[in-house]
Amino acid sequence: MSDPIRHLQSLLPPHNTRHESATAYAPANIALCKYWGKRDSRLKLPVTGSLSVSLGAHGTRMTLRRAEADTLVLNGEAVDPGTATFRRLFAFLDLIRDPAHRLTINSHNTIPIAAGLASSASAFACAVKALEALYGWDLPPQLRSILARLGSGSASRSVFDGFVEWHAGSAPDGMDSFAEPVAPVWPEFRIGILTVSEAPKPVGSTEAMERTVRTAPLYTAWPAQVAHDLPRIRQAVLDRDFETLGQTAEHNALAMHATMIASWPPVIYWLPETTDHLHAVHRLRAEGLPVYATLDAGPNLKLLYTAEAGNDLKAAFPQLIQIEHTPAP
Ligand code: 2P0
Repeated sequence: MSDPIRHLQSLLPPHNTRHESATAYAPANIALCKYWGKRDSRLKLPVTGSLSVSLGAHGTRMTLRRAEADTLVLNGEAVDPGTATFRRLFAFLDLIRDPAHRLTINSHNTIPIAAGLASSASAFACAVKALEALYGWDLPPQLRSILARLGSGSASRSVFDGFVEWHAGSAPDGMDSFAEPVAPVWPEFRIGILTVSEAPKPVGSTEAMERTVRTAPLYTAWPAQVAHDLPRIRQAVLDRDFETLGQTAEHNALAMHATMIASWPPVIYWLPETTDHLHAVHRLRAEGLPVYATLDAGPNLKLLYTAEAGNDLKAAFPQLIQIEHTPAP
């Protein structure tokens, strides 16, 4: 097998120099069936498939400009070239851009800072779209998703709006590991963010995932959990069956956290308020309010509900940030 990254590069059109600058946008996404664990860390190939909902107007807007030297401005602040953020983003651009081109990047997150959702997913998906615009390309959507995946696994899903499934694939070169839209937006579907902490994570998600796969005996149960949950969530999205969707998504997120807690050294993202909020969600559900929770690699909760529960949830959680997932104009 030739090197899979060289093969991908051979599929790219010529680097056209017509444009001096280009701007693109990509939404963040929240997984309803989580991606947790890689079978190939260089190509970011996942152990299982996953399914997410993109967050519409909440994501990353990025402008690329041809320049004499590489520079990065993130939310209005210059980023030092020695930082991991700078190096990771430019190492990714090096996979796709003309090696002779230097770029000035101006990147802006349109996600409320307090939501703690500023993720690599929207940034890498946006970087691919911005390079495409700069070089005047119109890549096939599957190739766009595969390229974004090389930046961050979850970025493979952020190249699409609405509900999106990332197929695990089985090919060693990853050419069958890409995301595809499952369904457009569900106008009544809501995501609510309950922020517990905005502090940086004690363990990054890439490291936490790797540690779980390597050390958690419970991880062997994870592929079976996803094999059960993913088709149920896909069907629930297609049927707009909120109860099945919410139950399955919450179970999936808690099972993912169980694998992290069972790793060594343990990865425990939860803070006391995480459990308090989770218990409050369960109390509200026992009282008849259809609301479910999901959590990613951090202590903050994302509530899943439909528009009619919005007022009751605002009353129960005044700090709730309600996120719509209709696409950005
Ligand atoms: C997800 N997460 O499906 C899962 C659930 C966090 C918990 O994808 O190593 O930043 O760059 O592929 O995509 C976060 O991991 O990790 C993530 P890499 P990524 O959304």
